[in-house]
Amino acid sequence: MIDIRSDTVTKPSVRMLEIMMSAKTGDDVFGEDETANLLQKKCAELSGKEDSLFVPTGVMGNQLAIKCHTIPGDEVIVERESHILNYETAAPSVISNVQLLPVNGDYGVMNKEEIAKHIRTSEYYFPVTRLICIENTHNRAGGTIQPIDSIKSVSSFAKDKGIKTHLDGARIFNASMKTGITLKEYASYFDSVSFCFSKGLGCPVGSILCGSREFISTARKWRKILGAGMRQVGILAAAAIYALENNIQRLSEDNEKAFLFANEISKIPGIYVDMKSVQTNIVIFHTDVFSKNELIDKLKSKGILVSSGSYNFVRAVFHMDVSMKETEESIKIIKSIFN
Ligand code: TLP
Repeated sequence: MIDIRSDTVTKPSVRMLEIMMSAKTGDDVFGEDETANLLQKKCAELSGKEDSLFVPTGVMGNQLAIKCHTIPGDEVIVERESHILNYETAAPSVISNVQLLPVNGDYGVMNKEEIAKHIRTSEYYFPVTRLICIENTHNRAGGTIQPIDSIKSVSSFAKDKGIKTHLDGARIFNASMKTGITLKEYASYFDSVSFCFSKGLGCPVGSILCGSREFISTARKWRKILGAGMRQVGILAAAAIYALENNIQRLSEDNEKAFLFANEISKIPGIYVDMKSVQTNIVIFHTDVFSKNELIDKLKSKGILVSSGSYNFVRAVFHMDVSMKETEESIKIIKSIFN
């Protein structure tokens, strides 16, 4: 099977498993896991923040950020197609008792003017606009990159208004590999940033949340409240360190495979790909020849697993466990289905 449902489906390599097996561990609830401490130090340095916290998932990274930046009754601005709004089971309302305010974006990018229209004034009956979240790369928009000028203008606008900013950087290194802009630079425009080791970087599990010392110390408390205080977590942190050292540069190959795939299938009559959205390792496309589910089933029967994207879109995500040869093979198979 050529599994391009997500870049979360990768399996740890033999080398990664060896490193995990020899990791130095300790009880992380006592702060004694050497490898987790090392990972957190490295991620703080990489992101230019004072501290960082290893968390099990990207969702937990985002939700801890929302929890630590807000108080109940606040409002959080998110893009309408964002992961936080669409795929996190309304967690902001459950965990933080806040309201999300969706703002329309263009390929996932909210501009400052549009955000400005949604900032609450101080009338007592309005919630307080406390936080703006930005997703880079933007998943549902097709792995699109937030232009740095747009990030800068939203960030300085938010600072002027005293509004906090969080970057959902689940796939930030796919953006970095395309733009040459480092995590540190991206992160410098935000109060907090989270990114994932389990997407594209090949780890079995794990994400990180970076921010100020005080923010991370509150996040650690909330991670514990949510039941994710971990023990000998160094075996997972070791995989993350390995991924940071070995698997970032190669993400440009995933971006290239996605571009090739998108470009080729866009030439097939009946398949529609908006090439403007193909900027990193995600391709969203649709067809008017079959229904979405029929297409997914047909592909499955020919050995290709894709996922169901938003609305009538199908999503293919390229990663280290699908080779260039398999990418070419999947293009051939799709051509044969539409012939
Ligand atoms: N995205 C998953 C699914 O949930 C859709 C995927 O297959 O792409 N932020 C962004 C931008 C994400 O794409 C995801 C996962 C998360 C956060 C959450 O990460 P996890 O799954 O580790 O909680």
